[in-house]
Amino acid sequence: MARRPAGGTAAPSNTSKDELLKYYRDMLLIRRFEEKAGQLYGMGLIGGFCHLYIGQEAVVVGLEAAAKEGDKRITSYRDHGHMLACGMDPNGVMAELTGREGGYSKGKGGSMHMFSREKHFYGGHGIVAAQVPLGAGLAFADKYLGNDNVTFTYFGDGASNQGQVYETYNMAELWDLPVIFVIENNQYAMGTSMKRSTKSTTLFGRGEAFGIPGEQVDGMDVLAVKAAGEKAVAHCRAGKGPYILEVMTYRYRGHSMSDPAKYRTREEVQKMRDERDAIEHVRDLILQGKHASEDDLKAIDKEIKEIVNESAEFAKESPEPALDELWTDIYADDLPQGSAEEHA
Ligand SMILES: Cc1ncc(C[n+]2csc(CCOP(=O)(O)OP(=O)(O)O)c2C)c(N)n1
Ligand SMILES: [Mg+2]
Repeated sequence: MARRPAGGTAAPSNTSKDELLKYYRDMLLIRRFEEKAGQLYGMGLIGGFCHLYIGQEAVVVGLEAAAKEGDKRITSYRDHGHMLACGMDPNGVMAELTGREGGYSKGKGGSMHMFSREKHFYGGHGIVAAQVPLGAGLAFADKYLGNDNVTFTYFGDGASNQGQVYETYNMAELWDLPVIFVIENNQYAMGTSMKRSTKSTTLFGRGEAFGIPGEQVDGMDVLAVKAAGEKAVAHCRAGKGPYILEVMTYRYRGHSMSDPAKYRTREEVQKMRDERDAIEHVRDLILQGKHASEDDLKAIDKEIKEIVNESAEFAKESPEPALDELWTDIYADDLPQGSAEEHA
């Protein structure tokens, strides 16, 4: 089947060679990392839940391209791509997936529970939509501190039917919080398609009732996502309050590692892979613009494979956490300013 012509919705002529190569590299890292995680899961090296992001890479890579140092991000359980895109170390992520000491949560959190203060990544949340009010809280902190940071708060189409999302919209708009609500609309919530769960399908439009502007974006086109991200970021940084981006995307793999896949046809998945794949799209732009040769791209592929293989080796060699780790990281050692203890 013919792939869509390279070009997408954003003008590729505005995009430099270095940018295109960066997006290619960043999306490929996520895809290869996740493929490796899938293999390790199959080998029994990853326990618990594992939700792969394969197919959705352009969403997070496009939005990270619109972010600056200090901006925050928070997401659901489908979180490995977000971590890699904001610069977290693949070794630490893979070691956490395999429950090892070298992982971001010392092997005690697993796939859905990783954080990085350094990269302003606030998880990794297993309760559907629970991260949405938390994201508004992060944005509230930045507004209170008077800086111009924004918070990217990611959630799914399924999550967008939860009540707490709308309570959050109301408060975020009321207080002009610098938060971008990113709805990753991959058209399914576990085995339930949007068609079966939701009558009004323009999810971005639901902000209108609260006075929040929003738009729908092609999430298989990294340049379109970046352009929309820049617009949303400018709105937030200017103090105009929240913004909603509904990013239309697709996950190629199951909801999690155990998914009977009875709710959609193989042909549907294959059609997306063949015609809309975001990595192939950037690859076409690079080759058509003569920014790099097939051999240059092969060299990048090899480099990425090495990073991913090294992360798997690191994970396998890292020991399991010692038993006394059971008693650490339960309560905070340092209480935040203004806490109960200070006022006792
Ligand atoms: C409050 C709550 N209800 C139900 C679940 C079970 N559950 C986990 S993921 C999921 C589907 C969410 O779909 P969506 O928001 O579209 O995100 P996606 O998995 O597509 O990324 C459900 C119902 C949960 N984890 N938390
Ligand atoms: Mg979904």
